[in-house]
Amino acid sequence: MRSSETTHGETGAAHPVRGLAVAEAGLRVVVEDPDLQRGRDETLRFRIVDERGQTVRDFDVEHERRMHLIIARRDLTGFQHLHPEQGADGSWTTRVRLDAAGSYRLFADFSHDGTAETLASDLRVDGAADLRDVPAPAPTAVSDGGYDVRLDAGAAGPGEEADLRFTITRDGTPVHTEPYLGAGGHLVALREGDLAFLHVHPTAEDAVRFAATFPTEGRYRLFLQFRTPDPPARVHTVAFTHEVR
Ligand SMILES: [Cu+2]
Repeated sequence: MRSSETTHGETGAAHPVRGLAVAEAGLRVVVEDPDLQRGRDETLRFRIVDERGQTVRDFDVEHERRMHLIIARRDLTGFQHLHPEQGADGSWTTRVRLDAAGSYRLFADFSHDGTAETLASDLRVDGAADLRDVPAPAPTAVSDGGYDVRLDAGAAGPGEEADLRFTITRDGTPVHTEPYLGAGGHLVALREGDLAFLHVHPTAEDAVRFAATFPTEGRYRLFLQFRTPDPPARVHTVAFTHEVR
């Protein structure tokens, strides 16, 4: 999510794992009403507050936006990437529709005072959740809109920087993608189980390529978004299970 490294408090080093806590660096995300109705267009409102409970109003532009909102169900289905709008009172709102019941994780990803933060909170959608197993690791997947996507992830182990390269084709022909959010694409990596949100950054403007350091062994779900020009230009999403060992 970041294009440059940041330091985090006591460690003094880039912290690859984020989004495990509601509060980070004295900031918290407060969701106004985390209970949503299934299959309904709802308005989601949240604020970022500081230690004194004051609403934070100033955010840096990061990846062309001042606030990125990621939502995924606990079983890593139902991924959404939204760009909320900020009101005069500093709160953020977006329309959201969640079609399946269950517990969801919300990640507010932003930069404040030059430091990238990812704060997490939970949403609940009424009804019995039909939780699914995370799909087995595979190097290819099909996006919405029917693009074939291949992931070459190399063999980086825990704590090593992985070079994640994606190739997008349709009917065997390479697809030319357009820049999206100032890079070749946008990638979110979530760890199976605790839904830790990984620091990933694009390494090319003209290729769909990213660097990520997976901190532990285990499975991660990678959500790649890319834009194609086929009029009208559209953003597509494709998900991969990546196993680190
Ligand atoms: Cu975004």
